[in-house]
Amino acid sequence: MKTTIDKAELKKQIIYNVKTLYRKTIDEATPQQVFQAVSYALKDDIIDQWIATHKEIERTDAKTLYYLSMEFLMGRALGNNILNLCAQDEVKEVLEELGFDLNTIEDQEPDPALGNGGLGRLAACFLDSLATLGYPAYGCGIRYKYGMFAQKIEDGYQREVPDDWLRDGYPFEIRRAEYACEVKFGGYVTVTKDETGREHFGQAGYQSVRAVPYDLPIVGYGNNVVNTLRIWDAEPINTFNLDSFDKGDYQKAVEQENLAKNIVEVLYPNDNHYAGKELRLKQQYFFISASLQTAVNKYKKAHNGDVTKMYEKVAFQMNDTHPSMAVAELMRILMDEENLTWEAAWEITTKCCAYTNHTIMAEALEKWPIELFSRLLPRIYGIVEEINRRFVEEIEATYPGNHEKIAKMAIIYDGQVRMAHLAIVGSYSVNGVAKLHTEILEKQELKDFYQMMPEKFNNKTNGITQRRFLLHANPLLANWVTDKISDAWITNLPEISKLKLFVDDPKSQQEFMNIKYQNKVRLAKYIKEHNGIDVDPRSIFDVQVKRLHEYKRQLLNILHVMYIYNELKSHPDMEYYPHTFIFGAKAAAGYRRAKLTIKLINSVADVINNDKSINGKIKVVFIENYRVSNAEIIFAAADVSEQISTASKEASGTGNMKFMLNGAITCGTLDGANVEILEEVGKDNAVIFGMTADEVINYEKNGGYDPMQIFNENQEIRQVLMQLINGFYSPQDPELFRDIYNSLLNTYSSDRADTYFILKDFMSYHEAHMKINELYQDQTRWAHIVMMNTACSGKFTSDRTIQQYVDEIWELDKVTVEL
Ligand code: NBX
Repeated sequence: MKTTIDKAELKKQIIYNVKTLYRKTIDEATPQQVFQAVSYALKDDIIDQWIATHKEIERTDAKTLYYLSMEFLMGRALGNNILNLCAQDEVKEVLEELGFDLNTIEDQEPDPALGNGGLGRLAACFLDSLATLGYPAYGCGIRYKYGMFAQKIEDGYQREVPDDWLRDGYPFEIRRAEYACEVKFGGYVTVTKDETGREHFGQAGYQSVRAVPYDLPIVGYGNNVVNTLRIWDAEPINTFNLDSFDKGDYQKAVEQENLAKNIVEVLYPNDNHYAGKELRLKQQYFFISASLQTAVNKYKKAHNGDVTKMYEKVAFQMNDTHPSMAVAELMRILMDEENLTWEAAWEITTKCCAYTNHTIMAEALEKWPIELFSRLLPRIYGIVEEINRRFVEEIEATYPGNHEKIAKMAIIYDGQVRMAHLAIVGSYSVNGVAKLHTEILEKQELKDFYQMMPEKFNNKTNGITQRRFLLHANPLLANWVTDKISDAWITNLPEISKLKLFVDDPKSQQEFMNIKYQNKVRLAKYIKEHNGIDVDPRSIFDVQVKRLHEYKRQLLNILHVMYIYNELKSHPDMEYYPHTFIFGAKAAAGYRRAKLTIKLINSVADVINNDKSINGKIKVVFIENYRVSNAEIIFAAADVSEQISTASKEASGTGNMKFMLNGAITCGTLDGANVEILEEVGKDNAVIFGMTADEVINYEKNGGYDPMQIFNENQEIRQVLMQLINGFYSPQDPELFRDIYNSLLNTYSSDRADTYFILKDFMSYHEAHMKINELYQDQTRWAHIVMMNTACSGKFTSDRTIQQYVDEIWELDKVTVEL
């Protein structure tokens, strides 16, 4: 692919930027200053493509997607932009000529972490694919002043440090003050009647903030297409006259200023957990109102102010229920601002909005108390009430006399607004994120909705972008793949199946394994630098990196490490290939048991890593501050991918796909997209264990199972559990891990014990590990397996996912951009 970047021009620009930004010559500049200068220089080229893309979208009046999401976990942009501009060699050479190393410069960029985990990262992968496939799209989100906290590990405990990603200024963003708009909170609803007797609603006595957009370019791969991630900042509305000594005015001005300051201050660090915080509700409405106002205005400008056919040119995708106010806000804009009737507004809304569900976990479901919702958003609440009233009428018409249906399906019920129900009723499409997950939605969680409106439901199995997670993350393997089969895989991942020709070729196997080894050396160096631990790159790198959550069962993994350690201690000659168990995970700041699990992992690491008697057969490493940038190094180096959630709980997972692409074997349950990974790679090339989703759901319906029985019957498991409470890993405080012990056996509370079936799956997990231990020792067999994983990963590109969204939900128009 040819680049538009000219080396001489770029060099000149970098030197110029260093001069004008910092009053320095290039040889005086710090790496951070060079990072800024290079980024501004590239942004210059990107902006030409950006303008051209928008001209083309306007010229062709192409249908546009608005991907509404509270989270975009972008990761660093510089390296990605260089790759997508196909300017890797040019930039690298220019920097070298100026005396700088590209990797060092890339490392200067903060990791924009405006997301928690899978849901936020999925949004980022989708933006990359949309631009690369040439589909017009905006990501719409919030410009949090502080993103996902940075994690420090101190004495084995997690400490959260604010993520001040904007401290040095972020070179890729552009403030677009001309698109600022007002967002209103609180006050009361006003009603006036016009001469025809029709009611018109408005708001009075409210507080408001000014929403100001910042645009970030999303560069498509080698196609001159640049889309936009638009993130909203809040500023105080300036209606306040300092000369005025009116007390009421003064009070109000201060309140509005605080509202603006607080609203975008920080990303809530919970994943898969609903906390019901008022500020969170404000954040949701803030970015939704601003995004929809601009979308409607933009559409109107291009269509003579007539919104009645907006659904032909606009789609709003709601990333989980967090943006589901979009349904009511769009109704408000269409009725209150555009003067449409309810019926006309409803037709447009339900033809524009679509909803993606990412979880079935009850504790993640958003249900806002009516009191809070109606106080903060009185007009929106009124609209939700009316949507609910009409929907309940429909339920009654469909199921006469069935009050249970109403109780189960109403949007407003039991003093709460159920956001998932609002999203489903207001959308023309409802999708899950993996085959199994969508089936569970249809048959269990959303069964009533599926029965009443089956045509809305569909599946879109998640995907990841191979451009970041192979091309950028693993240059050695990326080049090797390109040498073998051409670079077509970069924009057409299924091409990678051509590697199947090489999976039994001894020379190719050796090359592949050698690349894996070099990537393990790279990670070992990172671990040495960051953890001070020596790990052997010849050992099996067994990796679990993801958010810390009980359902993801990091606890199963570490308890099993304890189990193996005990075995090694009592049978020193046991056949066991050296393993390095690598963990990386942030716990939500208020999630006590998750934080205690981090402490447990670190405590186990301390004991095992310092025990000379096991000859280094096990090492345990907890990588601090797991995030997109170090994830890229970690995936490339993994031999084994731990995907061990309790079956039915992980909607899809996307880390599983990143490991597979980089040539690791999955050790996993039949959950989420693991099921489809297994289908693609075949049962000889993955190791599956544990209960099925159906079994889990059945146990749950019947009140669980009795972990005590396993405790009593299995001496080795019992030993591991006793080590949680006898001070084996916490001699200073033997009671430290009591809560974890109790959660598994629940000796004295009335809650169910071991809700995530850790003990139930334990021995099956152990067998899976023994199988992996055996497979690894046959290096030919192993090479075949891991190469098959890379070769069969074609389905899991987000390009495929996006194409399915386009074909089956959004019906976007493609644009081509010539410069
Ligand atoms: O979304 C995740 C699921 O757990 C994964 O299985 C799935 O692969 C991924 C993408 O579809 N969900 C997730 O990351 N949720 C959140 O981060 C989240 C954040 C805030 C919140 C609720 C959920 N209030």
